[in-house]
Amino acid sequence: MPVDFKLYLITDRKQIKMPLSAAVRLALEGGVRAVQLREKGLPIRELLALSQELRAMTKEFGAKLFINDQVDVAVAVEADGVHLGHASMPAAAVRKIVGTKLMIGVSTHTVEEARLAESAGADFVTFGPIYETPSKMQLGAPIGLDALRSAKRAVDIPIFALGGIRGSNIGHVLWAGAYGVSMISAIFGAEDIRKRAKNLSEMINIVDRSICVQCGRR
Ligand code: TZP
Repeated sequence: MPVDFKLYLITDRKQIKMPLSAAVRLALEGGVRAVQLREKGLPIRELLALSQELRAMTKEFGAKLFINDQVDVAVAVEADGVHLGHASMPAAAVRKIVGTKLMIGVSTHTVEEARLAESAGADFVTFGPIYETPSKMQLGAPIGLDALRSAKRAVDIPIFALGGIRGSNIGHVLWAGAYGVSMISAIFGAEDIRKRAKNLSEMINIVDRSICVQCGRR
């Protein structure tokens, strides 16, 4: 399955003041074409119900759905893929379970992790935190654009920059070699989620076109 999206929304129900599915719908209406359901601590049946709802919704928009960590839920709802973190089952083992039926995304924080994810069969990686992030997580210090440039040289699979990504730095990360961007707060923290998603999608398209024209890349 092709990695045919550039804006990868990661969910966090704690950052919104409306039901999660309503916020995701607004983001999809604004142009998001890939969503990772990352809702830690939900009882399994609630997670399954939410995943089913988002599966139907993402299909309406021709968007991809990824389930964080839980391969069983991803298979059960016929998601497009699963997104694995450092505490998840390793990508190579997941590949044995899902074959080519599901895409595999892997969260990486160092160039070496990105390399390992690629050799384990990941379809793409997220890489970060590139910048300081307001999303309160134990993520360690920002790794910056130089690390992103090194990762781009080290792996062939698409890299999604993650951590503190917003309109003002999208150009920097795409020019540094990111294939796309991944974000929570830049979208979920917006007053108008639909409008923000639309602006960000347009910005990515503009930067991407200028990169294609100037270097013949991608
Ligand atoms: N992994 C690295 S940074 C991050 C995750 C899940 C959070 C990114 O959130 P934001 O709000 O887009 O900076």
